[in-house]
Amino acid sequence: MTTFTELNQDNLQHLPASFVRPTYDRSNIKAGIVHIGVGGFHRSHEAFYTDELLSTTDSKEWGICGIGLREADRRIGDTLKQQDFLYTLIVKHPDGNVEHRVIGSIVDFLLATDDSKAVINKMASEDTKIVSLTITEGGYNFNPATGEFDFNNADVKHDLANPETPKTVFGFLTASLKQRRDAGLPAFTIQSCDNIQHNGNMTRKMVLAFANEQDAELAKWIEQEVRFPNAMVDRITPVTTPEDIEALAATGVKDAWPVVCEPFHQWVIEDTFSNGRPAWENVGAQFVPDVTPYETMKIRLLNAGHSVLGLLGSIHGHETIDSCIADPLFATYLRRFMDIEATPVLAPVEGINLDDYKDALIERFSNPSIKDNLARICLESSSKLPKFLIATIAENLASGGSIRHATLVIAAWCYYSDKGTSKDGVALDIVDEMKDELHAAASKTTSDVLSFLRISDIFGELVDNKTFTDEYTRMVTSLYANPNIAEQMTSIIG
Ligand code: CS2
Repeated sequence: MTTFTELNQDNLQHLPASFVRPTYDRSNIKAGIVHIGVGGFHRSHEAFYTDELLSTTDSKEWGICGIGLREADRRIGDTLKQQDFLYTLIVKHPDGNVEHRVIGSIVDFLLATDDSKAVINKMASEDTKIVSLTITEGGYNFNPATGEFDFNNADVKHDLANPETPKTVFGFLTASLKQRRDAGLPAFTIQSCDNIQHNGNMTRKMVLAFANEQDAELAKWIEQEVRFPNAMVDRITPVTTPEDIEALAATGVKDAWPVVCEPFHQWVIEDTFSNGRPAWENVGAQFVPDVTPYETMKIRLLNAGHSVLGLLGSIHGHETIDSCIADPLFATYLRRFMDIEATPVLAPVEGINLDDYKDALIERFSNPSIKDNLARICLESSSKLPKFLIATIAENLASGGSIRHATLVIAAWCYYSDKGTSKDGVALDIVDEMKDELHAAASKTTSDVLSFLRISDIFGELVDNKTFTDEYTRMVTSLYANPNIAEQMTSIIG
């Protein structure tokens, strides 16, 4: 009978010798960082960098307290609590080599639906210097086409009416900042770790829009005191599967929710903080005065590249990113999209050769150990594509550049939203806040070919651009007549 070592603080010493584990004293670490949205990406990225920092330097004030705002976050909170907030990062190399690293930087977790006051107090506590966020692209509550804050959101309305018992991230940020101001404490930094162009500026705009509606005086204080650094974040982190948990158990370690990731990781941050910051530069993060070119490069090449493969691949019947790259047609299509459409509208990035960057991306995507499911990539496409892909189309339309590779992806997204299946009729798992609206518009395509493009929250005024609509009409008509996406892709790359 196999005996397991349950992952917890006492058992750290009993883990297999190959496991890297915290050697620092976790009992006296303060949570200088409060993090909202403890998903896989936070655990493979910020928590990893911070663990490395705690391991290599004396930085006791920079532990992390995780926060879950929704009932759905209960599971991660309970799992972490049961394991003394420890978890295993399973780093999978392309050659099949696997590293196990137990991360110790998370030292607490609070669930807002259990006790919203406790969350506000935590964020308002003197020890908290940074509130960081991974709340997904959709979590910032802006209209993708206009970029303005959406006051129609029911939870936002609730928070404006009930500032002391908020539900949204905006309500928690303002309630805790108000408490700090009233107590004479300095503001914390609000640090976005999501894939949004100018994520700091965007967060600032949304927080100020909300705060202004709630309390104009407070909004003024936030405007003056809170820093919102922009940052580019990067580490491919697929969804943990039951097989990953079993493979870990086969080493003798029982961890209910490990995180899987690639070896590559990157974090480029603007050095503007309200109340101090960890020396993340000592563990590989890069601090720069302006992160814009890095962010754009990453979003328009990596994230857009993922979406290109995700939507086309789902219709074709591929399941993962690496299986797309192993298919020469998909690999060629991706490279053409990057070279012909995404790159010409990118500004040069200091110190980075874009050809090398793209080569490295394709190599990362091809990692056969990272089974990054296309369902994860296509998740919430309505909040991703406006920034990842539609922005590139709009800029190419303005400059007279090529749009055909990206336009086929929009046509494919219409087909995908309409049919909800691969070309062979296999059902796809579509998760999108706008799923019903996307489906309703897409399903009218045969009678009104531009119906999908009329979702103005996503496409803005693109439906009025004849160059685009001509190209789109041709592609969507052809795709509906022949959903063999490989043939459609071949006709584009010639
Ligand atoms: C992906 C990202 O969700 C997506 O569409 O492109 O999660 C991607 O894997 C990360 O940004 C990598 O850093």
